[in-house]
Amino acid sequence: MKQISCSLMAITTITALVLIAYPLATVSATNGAVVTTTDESVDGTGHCLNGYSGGNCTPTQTQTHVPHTATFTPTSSKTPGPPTSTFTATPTQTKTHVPHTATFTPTSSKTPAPPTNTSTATSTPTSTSTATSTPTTTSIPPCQPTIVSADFSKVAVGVSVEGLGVVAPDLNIDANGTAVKILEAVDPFAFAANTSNGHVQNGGLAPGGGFTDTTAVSAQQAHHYTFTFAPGVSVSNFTLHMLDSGDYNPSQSPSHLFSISAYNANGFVVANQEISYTTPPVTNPTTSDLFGNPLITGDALTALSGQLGNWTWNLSASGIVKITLDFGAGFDPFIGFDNLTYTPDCLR
Ligand SMILES: [Ca+2]
Ligand SMILES: [Ca+2]
Ligand SMILES: [Ca+2]
Repeated sequence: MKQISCSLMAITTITALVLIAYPLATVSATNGAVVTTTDESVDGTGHCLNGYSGGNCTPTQTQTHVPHTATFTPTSSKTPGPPTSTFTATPTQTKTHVPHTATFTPTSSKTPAPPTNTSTATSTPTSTSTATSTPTTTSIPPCQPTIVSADFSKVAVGVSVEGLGVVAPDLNIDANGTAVKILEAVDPFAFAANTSNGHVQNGGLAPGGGFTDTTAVSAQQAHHYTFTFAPGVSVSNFTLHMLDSGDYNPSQSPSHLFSISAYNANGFVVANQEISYTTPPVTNPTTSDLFGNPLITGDALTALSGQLGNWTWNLSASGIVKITLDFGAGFDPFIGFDNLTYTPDCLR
């Protein structure tokens, strides 16, 4: 019993000394949470401050408040140097950063993916543009030069061929008088063509017929024609076959000048062609400086292609919107025309 009393005394003494020094503090960490358990000090009577006996101090005294600040301070105090290193628990933060970065990397990886989709979408529009270029290509074929020929068969003989679109799309023929449809061997009269059996009225005209300015023919005046096209339409070539010009010279002029001119939309002459030659000053010249005997070279049936009576006017230039055909000095009023062609410029 004494031994036990002595032991109790010793323990009590030691405990008291310890309490005087400082309370016991136990710090433990579990999954990052810090739990601190502090034994309440025991007063000199062997009782806890709250009145419980010394043996019951520990469990009741568990205070969670003290732990947070107090606990950390001790720990860092215990390991002044290392803690700092341990605090380089910053490494833990570094780890946390790494994860972030890693998380970012994936995010950025995802970002690249979308762009790919975006570019894919962009490529789709490119396909659309390809489709656009296709139509452009399609529009090129129709733009290939297409020669248009006037169709005089659409008009009855003796009827005017003047007016837009009467004998050809977009074409308008206008004579100073009135240009009318003519056919071989029938009225109205335009010229007399020579054959071995005599004369044939309007001989040599194309089967579909042609035209002449009957007003000028009747009055035996010089012919003047104007050819124009529909608004916005221009041509790059214009041809017109002329018959029987040069075998009759009623004005008995020694000089002869016939010309044709093409104009662009600005009114400038862009192409011109003329026939200029001389003959004796007589009504029916049989000689000339360039075309031999006009009675032959100036007749619709006896002239060769390229001679006065079998001549094809031909103009080429871009943007032609008007053509004028004029007969000046030494004109022949008994003439006619048939084949007429033009090549429209490419339009949008
Ligand atoms: Ca007219
Ligand atoms: Ca003639
Ligand atoms: Ca003739």
